[in-house]
Amino acid sequence: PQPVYLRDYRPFGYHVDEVHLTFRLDPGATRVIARIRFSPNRDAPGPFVLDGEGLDLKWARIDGAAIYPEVTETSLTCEVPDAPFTWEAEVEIDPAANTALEGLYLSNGMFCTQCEAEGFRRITYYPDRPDVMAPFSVRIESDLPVMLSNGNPGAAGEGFAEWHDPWPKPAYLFALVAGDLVAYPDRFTTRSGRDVALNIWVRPGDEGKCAWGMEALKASMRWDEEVYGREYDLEVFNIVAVDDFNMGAMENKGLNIFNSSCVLASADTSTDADFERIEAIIAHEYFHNWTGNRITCRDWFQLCLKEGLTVFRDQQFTGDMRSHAVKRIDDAITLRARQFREDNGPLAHPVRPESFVEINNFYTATVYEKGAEVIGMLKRLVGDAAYSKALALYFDRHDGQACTIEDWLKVFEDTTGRDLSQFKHWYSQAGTPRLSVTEEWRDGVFHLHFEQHTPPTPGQPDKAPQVIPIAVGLLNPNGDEVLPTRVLEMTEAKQSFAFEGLATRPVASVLRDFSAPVILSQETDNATRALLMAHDTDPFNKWEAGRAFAKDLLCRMVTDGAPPESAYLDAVLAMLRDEGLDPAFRALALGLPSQDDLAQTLYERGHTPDPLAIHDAVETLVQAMAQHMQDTLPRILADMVQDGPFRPDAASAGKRSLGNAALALVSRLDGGKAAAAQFASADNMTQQLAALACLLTIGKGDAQARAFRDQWQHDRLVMNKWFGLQVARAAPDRAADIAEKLTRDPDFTWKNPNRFRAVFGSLSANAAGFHAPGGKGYGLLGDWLGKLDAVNPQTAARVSTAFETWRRYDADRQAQIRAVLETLAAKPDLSRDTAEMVQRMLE
Ligand code: HT7
Ligand code: ZN
Repeated sequence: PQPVYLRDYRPFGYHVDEVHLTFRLDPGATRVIARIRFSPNRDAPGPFVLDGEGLDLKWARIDGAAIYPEVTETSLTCEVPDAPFTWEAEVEIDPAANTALEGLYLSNGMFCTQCEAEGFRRITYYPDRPDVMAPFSVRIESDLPVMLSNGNPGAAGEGFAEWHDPWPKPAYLFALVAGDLVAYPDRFTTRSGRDVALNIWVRPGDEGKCAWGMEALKASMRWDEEVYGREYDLEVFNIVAVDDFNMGAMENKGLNIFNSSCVLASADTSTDADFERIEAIIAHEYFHNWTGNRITCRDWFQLCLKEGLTVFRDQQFTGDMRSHAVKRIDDAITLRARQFREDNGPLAHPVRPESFVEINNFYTATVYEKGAEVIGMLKRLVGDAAYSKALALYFDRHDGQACTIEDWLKVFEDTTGRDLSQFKHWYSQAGTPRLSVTEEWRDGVFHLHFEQHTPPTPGQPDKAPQVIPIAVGLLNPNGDEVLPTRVLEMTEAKQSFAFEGLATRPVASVLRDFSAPVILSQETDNATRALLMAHDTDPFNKWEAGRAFAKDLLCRMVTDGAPPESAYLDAVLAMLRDEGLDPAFRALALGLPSQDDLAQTLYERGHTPDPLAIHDAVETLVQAMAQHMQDTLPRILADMVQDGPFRPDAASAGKRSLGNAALALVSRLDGGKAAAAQFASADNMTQQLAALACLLTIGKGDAQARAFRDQWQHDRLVMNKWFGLQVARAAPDRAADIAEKLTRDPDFTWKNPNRFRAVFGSLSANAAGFHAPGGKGYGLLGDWLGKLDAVNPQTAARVSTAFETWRRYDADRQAQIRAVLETLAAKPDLSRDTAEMVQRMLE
């Protein structure tokens, strides 16, 4: 298939004035009757070509007269009047046979849709592109008790329900759900006093897992009013939980559809991480109502316009609900694990890509998370007040439109008078900038000398310097802050900044709050790191000093056989003991860089990373930490015990996360005694699962894993955890065997994306296990990707990114992975999705 290019964008030659759809639902033979008013686009005349895939056209009419269009596998074309006209067509589709989960499909007997990005074309012939926006009316006919679509409810009766969505929307926001569902209802009054009916629709039996999601929804609605001035705009807001879903959730207008794992929560089945993630995803999808739905994207190259902004908004929300410091650290950890990894490999692409073969492959960490970072930088550069003004202008100017990144930047230029042409490189240049800093103390003046460089990425050998906001603070050698945070604006390849009026040479705290998504290198010593860990007023850099220290130490342990250094152990212990610090923060301070991150760092320092050596170094350091902290750990365990019933709030979750981090260390010393006791007594999933993880990590826990399965066999979401954890926590030489054994388990329902990811996402996340000698993990994943690709290309393509780092490894591993990728590439019916990914990885 040929790539599509941003530069080739042309508007559609027709406007869609209104859409009427009738669905006669039948699992194997659903009829879709479309009646659509089109009118010629006089500003951009063009051919009348509709998208359509897998549709069986029964008849078509224009203005009531039968026509016989030319139909290909992907499109329909015919002669049309040079004036407004009514298009009618009836197609038959087969939801029961739809395993790709795009378009209209069945999940546990429930009809549901997924139309983003290009799924609507599997429902009826239509200009399936985001810049064609229209109001939709929908009639659903079936004998199912619940029938939902977008917008407000209309007439309903025996065997039918009608819906009308007054807000013009692109087809990717269309949704339909029908099935035997029950509602968890509530209400919300908007700030202007409008009453909105809220519902979370679930399978009977899941009603008890909806309360948390509903609270999160109401909190999101209130927050968007208070922080962004955005009010909800329909009479109802429906959320539906679906078991078979390719991603997390979908923001269809007025009818959000969620992967059940991203909305259903209860203390005994969900971890604190699940609670936080569910809160964030509900917020994210809700926030799309304005950033994505009311203002959408002109074309799919502009995906970051809605996704980057909406991620940024959900990050702000979580910070406001919980802790800004902890959220920023969590976000940096995720960005480094997913986006930096992507940006440093063959799949690197700009936040706004310039071409694609399959758009589904561009719902990436770069578009989402780096897209959010770019907005965070913009806000830091213009300031909070200007950001708010620019956003108000954006909503005002572009409501009801399909926009571009140029439109987005223009509202900032118009608000602030700034020229953002250089800043725009953040959208067009792929790759993570390397920022290095050196310090100089000369004649009582302190200088910071910066250099930036962005390595080549596919198709982009040379990069221009970017605008980098660098938040800096200075401490004196006693640890007192002598210069509070100031944002330096770097625009050149090399640039220096001077600080005057200082009595002594200061200690620099650079890139505070992770003010730009760059890799910072800074020559420093252990004493300085320990000082920042103890005294930095910026919580991110306080944590980062420890993280950088650990990374450096672990790299030296791998390359030089260095022992765990007591300077590091002392500094972390001091943080652990500091009761003035938030427990969630102290838990993060005990964390170590991921083994994948260490592999990349070693690779960049000129070494061929050995995943087993990295694993051993981490194990050695964790053991040393446990020993070094052994007098303190029991007290932490005792202090973090929760009193009263489980509460999912941030403070309670923070205590549990510190308790569980301490438990992981204690398990290294007591052979798992404390973990076994916690497993036996836990009254919530956070503590039960953490205890099981501790046991599996030290090679124990088989009995507990069996007990866990017996206890949770009936709960599909908890069983995903059971599948995943055993692989994630397996020793390197056992991970692939365990994964393989699990694929033979009768409960390995691999066509369910959550279950597939539980095993294979965990296998690739277990770096030493995935890359264990012999290549068994590679072969196993390759075989299963081939199998999954035939039923669900989108998920297969996403999971294939497990191989994206292959070029950093030794010749044997490279040869093994290349063979797997080439075998996949040679498969005769490989999907466009997976073919594109494999091709890009092999190039
Ligand atoms: N806008 C959505 C992205 C999406 C998606 C969701 C579910 C299944 C398939 C999907 N393809 C694209 C989700 C979001 O970012 O909010
Ligand atoms: Zn989104």
